Amino acid sequence: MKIIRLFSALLVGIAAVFITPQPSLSIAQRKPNILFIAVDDLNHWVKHLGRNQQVITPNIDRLAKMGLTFSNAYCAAPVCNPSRAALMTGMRPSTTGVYDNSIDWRPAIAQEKTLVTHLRSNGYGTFAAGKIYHEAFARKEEWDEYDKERAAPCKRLNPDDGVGAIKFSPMDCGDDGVSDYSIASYGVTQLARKHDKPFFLSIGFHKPHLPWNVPKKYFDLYPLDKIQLPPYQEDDLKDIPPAGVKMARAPGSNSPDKPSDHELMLQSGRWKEAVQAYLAAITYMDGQLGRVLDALEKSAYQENTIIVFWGDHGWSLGEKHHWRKFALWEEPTRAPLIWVAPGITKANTKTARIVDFMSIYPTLSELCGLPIPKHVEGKSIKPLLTNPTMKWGGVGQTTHGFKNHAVRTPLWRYIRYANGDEELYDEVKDPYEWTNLAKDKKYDSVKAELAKHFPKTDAEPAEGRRNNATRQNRNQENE
Ligand SMILES: [Ca+2]
Repeated sequence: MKIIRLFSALLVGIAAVFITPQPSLSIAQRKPNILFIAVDDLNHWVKHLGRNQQVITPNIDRLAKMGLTFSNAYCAAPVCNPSRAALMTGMRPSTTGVYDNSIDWRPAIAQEKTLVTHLRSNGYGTFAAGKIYHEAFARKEEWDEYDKERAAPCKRLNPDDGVGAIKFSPMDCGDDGVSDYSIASYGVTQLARKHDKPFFLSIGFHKPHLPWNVPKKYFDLYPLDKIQLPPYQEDDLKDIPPAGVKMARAPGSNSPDKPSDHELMLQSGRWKEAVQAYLAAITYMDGQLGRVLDALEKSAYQENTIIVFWGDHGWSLGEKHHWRKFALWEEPTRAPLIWVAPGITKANTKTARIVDFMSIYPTLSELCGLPIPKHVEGKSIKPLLTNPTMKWGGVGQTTHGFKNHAVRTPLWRYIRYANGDEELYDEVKDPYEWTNLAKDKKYDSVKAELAKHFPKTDAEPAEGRRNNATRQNRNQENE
């Protein structure tokens, strides 16, 4: 009897082995998934980076604790369209000629060169919601699925909706009154479902892009009487050459007869309100990120998903009399960058090693075991992800418009404009870049050394300029 029971148990066991479908690849062999999170116009005002002490970003900080955060990461261009085109294609503005928001990057850069298509043609399922490329020039056909974003009705509570082009107001609605809610929801849905292939899930949040219209409860987190203005020097522009002053006044007004964004802000007396609104928009977005992170934690994918979190460039809120991006200083060029690579990055680590966003494409390629395409200009930072304290000679390179470049090293920022104007800042002694040293002869050799990092070629602005679209964009949202 016992022998018969044993024998049938054995038969059942053998049958189970043959009947149970075996996955073709073990978790270890399968390529890692990628959760790719882009945030529009988020500067380095996130709590754990310490530049702004007031901001409330529990979820960005939580993500930083999961992996490695870069305190000194720089965009390739301080404008949405060229920054995103460079990051997503691996080619700098000075190579492609894609310098601003008016240039359609798509005719200039073949589809097979993008990161999305590279991953897709190597077996990745590609899914997205929100803003990944600049919206006027989206290329949604690169994704297997691109969600349509939506928002519940939302009413503006302040009839005075901002200062000039800097638009903001508390809103009467819930979190779903801003489309970032639906963008996060798409991420939650994708993380909850079964995937047959490794996935590249791209989530592009719009806030804190203008207008800073988010539910009132986020404004209430930052009482106006407690708002601190960013460190600021009244006569900061006096040692800045004409090309730099022109950028400080742009895009509001380059005409001395018309007020710049900053002059309008001072006249309105609403500078603190604007800072409050930017902080509110950041904290709103942070909550949406939290929903995506919760979903990842609950999913089957946390152990095998690389996370890359990046802002497309920085933002100035009155420093150097400047507002928005569109300039080559620290505030408009520096943005958060966080990597979580299971088995590679260590939890709760931070590095001040300098990188720029050109590193994202090659690093993801390497981490996924794919070749780094020849056209990709940046270097993989996988060694830095493994050992964030290693010796590192990397620099941050930023280009704004034809032949205007900045290079950032641990010690210096050197800017050279198309007309030959220059700025040089000592980043250790002068982290807010108040004293321009470029005219001091004693730094000539420093400048010569830094200049070696400027691009070797300066491509003419690419064809495909859409002036009408540009004008419309500026009027609507001044992207
Ligand atoms: Ca100055």
